[in-house]
Amino acid sequence: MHTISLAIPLGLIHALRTAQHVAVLTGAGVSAESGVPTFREAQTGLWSQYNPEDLATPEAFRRQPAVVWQWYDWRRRLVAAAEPNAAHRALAALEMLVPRLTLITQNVDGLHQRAGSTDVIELHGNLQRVVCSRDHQVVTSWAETEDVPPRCPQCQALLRPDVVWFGESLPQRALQAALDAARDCDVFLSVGTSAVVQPAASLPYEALEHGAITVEVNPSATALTEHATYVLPGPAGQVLPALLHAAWHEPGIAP
Ligand code: BV8
Repeated sequence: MHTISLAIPLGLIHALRTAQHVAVLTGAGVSAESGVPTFREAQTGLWSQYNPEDLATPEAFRRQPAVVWQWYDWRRRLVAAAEPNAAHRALAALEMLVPRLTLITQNVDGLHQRAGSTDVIELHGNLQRVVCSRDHQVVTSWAETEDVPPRCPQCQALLRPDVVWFGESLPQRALQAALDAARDCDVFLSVGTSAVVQPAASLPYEALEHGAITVEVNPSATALTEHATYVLPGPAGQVLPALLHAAWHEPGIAP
């Protein structure tokens, strides 16, 4: 792996060291170095013929529930075989370095929690959880039959992943907590997201409007890039450890 030589601006180091509240929004890019394909990367194998945005919808589930269920099953197995990477670990370490950290994720892979982050705000749910498609109650076990998707043991409705599909509303408490954090924080990090999907994509702008320093960590430019206070171009698995090292000489997280 080529370590990037990244000059961390002194103003950013000072802002991080003096911040009372840091908020972080992560997207699929933070899991890329764990081998989990980003949401808009070309899907592999059987799934290469599908556009994720077409599958992650209630209409797709109504039309072809088995295909949608099997897509999530494939992703569940892929995520189960993945390990958190240095970006996830750096964000878990950041919790101990600032007075208050709010970690908000669009990801549904649960890798932040596996890296040790606590109190993660999951805006789009978590594909490891399964719910009844009728009452959205979590279901932890069901009879394995030929049914794909399997059926709810209580009411026989189809089971579905506990994720927010396009056209569905985000969990209100999670969204409100994320908005509150964006409006209260001193520093807002946007890490590994194309900053397209709403309402998550509005969070960095809420932070900017409330006077926060906004930092983008992404190897590519996004719609946020021109608005961010600082842009750290590069993979999160290298940039975040370098950022923590520069700001806190964090032992054990070498750049
Ligand atoms: C809603 C769960 C009310 C499922 C997901 C306002 C304007 C326009 C449209 C809308 C709007 N309000 C609502 C909408 C519609 C829609 C929307 O935003 N559409 C988009 C396409 C324009 N939003 C909704 O429907 C939301 N619901 O608002 O309800 C409502 C209802 C009806 C009508 C109106 C309003 C629900 C959105 C949630 C959808 N569910 N996930 C699943 O995962 O299967 S979203 C999905 O996209 C994933 O969660 C993913 O995380 C998320 C965002 O994508 P990214 O994370 O950014 O991933 P992406 O692949 O795009 O980018 C990866 C980035 O990483 C890239 O920039 C890349 O450069 C970078 N990268 C790569 N490697 C690295 C890296 N970065 C760092 N390090 C690396 N190594």
